[in-house]
Amino acid sequence: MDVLREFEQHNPRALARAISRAEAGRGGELVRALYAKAGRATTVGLTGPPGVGKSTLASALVRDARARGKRVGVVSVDPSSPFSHGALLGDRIRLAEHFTDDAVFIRSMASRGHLGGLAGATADAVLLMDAFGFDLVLIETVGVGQSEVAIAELAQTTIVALQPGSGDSIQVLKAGIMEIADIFVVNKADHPMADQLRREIRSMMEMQHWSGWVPELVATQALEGKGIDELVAAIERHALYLNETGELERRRRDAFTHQVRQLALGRMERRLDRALEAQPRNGLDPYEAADRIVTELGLDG
Ligand SMILES: Nc1nc2c(ncn2[C@@H]2O[C@H](COP(=O)(O)OP(=O)(O)OP(=O)(O)O)[C@@H](O)[C@H]2O)c(=O)[nH]1
Ligand SMILES: [Mg+2]
Repeated sequence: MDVLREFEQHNPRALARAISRAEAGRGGELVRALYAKAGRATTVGLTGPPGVGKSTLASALVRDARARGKRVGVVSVDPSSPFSHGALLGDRIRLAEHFTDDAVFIRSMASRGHLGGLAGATADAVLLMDAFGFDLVLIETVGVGQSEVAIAELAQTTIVALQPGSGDSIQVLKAGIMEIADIFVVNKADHPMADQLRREIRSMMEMQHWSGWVPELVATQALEGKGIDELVAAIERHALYLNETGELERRRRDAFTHQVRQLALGRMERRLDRALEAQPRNGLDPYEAADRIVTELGLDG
């Protein structure tokens, strides 16, 4: 396999091609070959509503990591966009300063034609970046819906970024995002409503019962690079917590099980659809039809 050989020779174009295969739902062979090489990278998810400053934050985190000599991969995922290029122009501008840095690899992904689902393709992309040798992999996702939650869960540490004065902060917190945040970032801290948003998040947090890690709250001005040291320190504290409590292993196991489940489910669904198409089983009652098809496919028991 050419891509694999070039990948192992550290050719970034081979990484790009490998991710394209994953996007087309054909990443299986490469993931199999490279799986044993993955598991070293620190993975950090960055999620939040459009325009909150995720890409600017990602860029600041990349700058920080580069200053420490770390190699960084960035995956920008936009589940609402059918295009993986162009639509993420904002990301490209925000991250442009890193384009000529060989130790930084930036990739955009969107929802178009992902056979195994966008979350699955993203999981493959993260694994491929990890196996390629990046120390840090950042996963940026827009929005606050279910697919974004699934994508955020690929990361060891999930940062939820919110912006002052947007009015959607409470909506965001209600939408199940509270549960996935390891760190809250109030970006655009230069905004007059920033303190109010911090208070809102604090009081939302007080209403929750926490066991284990309690999310940290960090204020940043990503454009100016302010608060980035504090954010990096919070990420490091969370990493330490994950390691010391065994939570990292638990998260990895859960993510693994989840991915196996999704892959197996996808294959079973395709078999089921083929069987139903071949023989619609009209005339039976739906329960009887389901019983028979499950038995025929050897899935009962
Ligand atoms: N005032 C202020 N503006 C900021 C700050 N950080 C980012 N911005 C601006 O906010 C806008 C959106 O920033 P992005 O980084 O593209 O936000 P994003 O969340 O990645 O946006 P999408 O990927 O489109 O969802 C840009 O115009 C940034 O320059 C900040 O700390 N203060
Ligand atoms: Mg962005």
